[in-house]
Amino acid sequence: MNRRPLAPQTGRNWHAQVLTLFPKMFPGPLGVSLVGTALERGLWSLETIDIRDFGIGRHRSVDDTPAGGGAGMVMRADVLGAAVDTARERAGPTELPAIYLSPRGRPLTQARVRELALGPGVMLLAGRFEGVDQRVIEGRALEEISIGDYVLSGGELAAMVLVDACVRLIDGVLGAQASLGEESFEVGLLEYPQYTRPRSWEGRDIPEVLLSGDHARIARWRREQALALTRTRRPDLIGKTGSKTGAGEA
Ligand code: 9D3
Repeated sequence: MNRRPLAPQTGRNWHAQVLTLFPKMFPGPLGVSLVGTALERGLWSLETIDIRDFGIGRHRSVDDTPAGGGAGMVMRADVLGAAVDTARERAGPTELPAIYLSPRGRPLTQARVRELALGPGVMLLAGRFEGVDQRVIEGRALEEISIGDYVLSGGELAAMVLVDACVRLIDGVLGAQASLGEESFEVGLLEYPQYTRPRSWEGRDIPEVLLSGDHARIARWRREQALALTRTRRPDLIGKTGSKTGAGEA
């Protein structure tokens, strides 16, 4: 068997700290499949920090009513400040980028994911309620990141999305069978349609070209399919640097 060599262990592994009121949500989906296996192998590590542990008073309050009035509750700056400081202490000399998952953050991009995956890891603050006191965002210089234009019930799922996207890029996580270079967001186009056995299913056949053995023709067909799909569904991606239209960028 042609087994891949183990990833070189260069001392420290990629580390994710997640500050949350719901530590039981983790590792959740990060504990299975590609990313979960990498966790078991020690290619990355996960640490949850329970914001409740920093709560104030007999009831360990973490939230209060918004100054100036309005609906819902806001997470307290003193509570979150203490949680962030503890996370930084626990990370030791390693400075992890500190991110607050926020509906009003800059959209997460594959470019930012690549940068974060190359670094030592991330500290992620997952909010609940209407959000967090603005002073903790400023006072701890938190980068605000959103995962898209839809409303979640908290930051935890967004944190998992970010970690999943980063971990699969860590050296040694992806198997040799999966090529990073051909991924749609890496090439700037949506992916061409995929087929496997059976050759005919419910009256639908695999396109003849894919069975032809003519690799040049197959490559051309796939490029055309990818381009047509991208034009229809994601015209915003066309003409962006990295999109392989086959025509050469103007
Ligand atoms: C009343 C205004 N709402 C903002 C759209 C309040 C609000 C709704 C949902 C505040 C926080 C949340 C919880 N969402 C997140 O924590 C979140 C999120 C999201 O909802 N969408 C996309 N990305 C993210 S990152 C964190």
